[in-house]
Amino acid sequence: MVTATTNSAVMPITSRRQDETPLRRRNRSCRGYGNPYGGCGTRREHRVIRVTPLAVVPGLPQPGRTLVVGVVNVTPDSFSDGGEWLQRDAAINHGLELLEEGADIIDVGGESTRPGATRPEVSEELRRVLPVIRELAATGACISIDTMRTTVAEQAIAAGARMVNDVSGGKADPAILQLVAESGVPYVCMHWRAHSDDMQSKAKYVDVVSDVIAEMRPQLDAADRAGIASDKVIIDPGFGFAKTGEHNWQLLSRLQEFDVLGRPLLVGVSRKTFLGQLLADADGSSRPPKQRDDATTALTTVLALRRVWGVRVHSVRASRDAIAVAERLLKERGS
Ligand code: PMM
Repeated sequence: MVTATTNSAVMPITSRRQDETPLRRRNRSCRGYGNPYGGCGTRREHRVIRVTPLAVVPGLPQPGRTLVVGVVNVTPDSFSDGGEWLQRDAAINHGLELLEEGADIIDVGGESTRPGATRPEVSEELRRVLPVIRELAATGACISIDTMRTTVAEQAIAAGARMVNDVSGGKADPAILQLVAESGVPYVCMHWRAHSDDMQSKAKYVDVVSDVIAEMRPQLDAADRAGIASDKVIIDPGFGFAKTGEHNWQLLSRLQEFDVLGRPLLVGVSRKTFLGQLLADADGSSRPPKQRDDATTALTTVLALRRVWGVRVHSVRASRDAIAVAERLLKERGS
């Protein structure tokens, strides 16, 4: 059970009276930021009250708005930008550009997780990411390592990474949890069912939102048992990972249900296939990844109005602008 002091947490309505405040009363009357449209939402929204608007993760930037995590894929085969930043200098320059555009964190990855992808050798993953992390971290920027491997996480932290983004949430290589606990860095725990070569065959749910939440509980328990401080664990529903487009939309439309896990939420929808499908041509051909940025930005606005902790995006400036718009509206609304 989360408590009133937990950031971005929720509390059951049954325990709300003892510390009622005007803000909470307003949220209870369902006009708060929990529902960006300002009206009454689902029955579940009636049962929860947000305690604080934005989560704070020790050791990471705290800009007082939704954070922007900029993506640097040092891979030949990522769906969104495969091959563009494979060369060391290109990747470093791209990271610097994203910082210039306003990224709060740069997420450096050396393994593509596109559906059907085969895994690189550990040595190759290390060769791709370490020089990029070293160089970007030397500027003082906050760097995250996007990896499922303990060895890679360990060497990335030694090279200056300050967060581990594990898309398998500790399931691919459980020793990573111990490493993260010992290092004391924040950890992104994503919902995950299988490696990319097999994940879409596992995109079957009774109710995707409830199932993902239920499957994340043991992942969070494992992180807890390994000794990772609970305020350093960020959750991510894993859009596109063993999920169809329909699943992704359901997750997005019911994101508030993840509040029950009492953790900051990171959302990675940037350029993903379900946006290409939404924006398909009349002949049914999917919009190419780089032409999905406007739709990604539209989602960033929605997510910033909900005050999710962070968005993981390729086009940083557009998302920063969207967040600025959302924040201004929230300020006007008095949130
Ligand atoms: N998606 C990708 C890679 N890493 N990490 C997190 N936490 N969440 C995501 O949704 C996520 C991720 C795949 O997208 P990319 O190829 O554009 O990086």
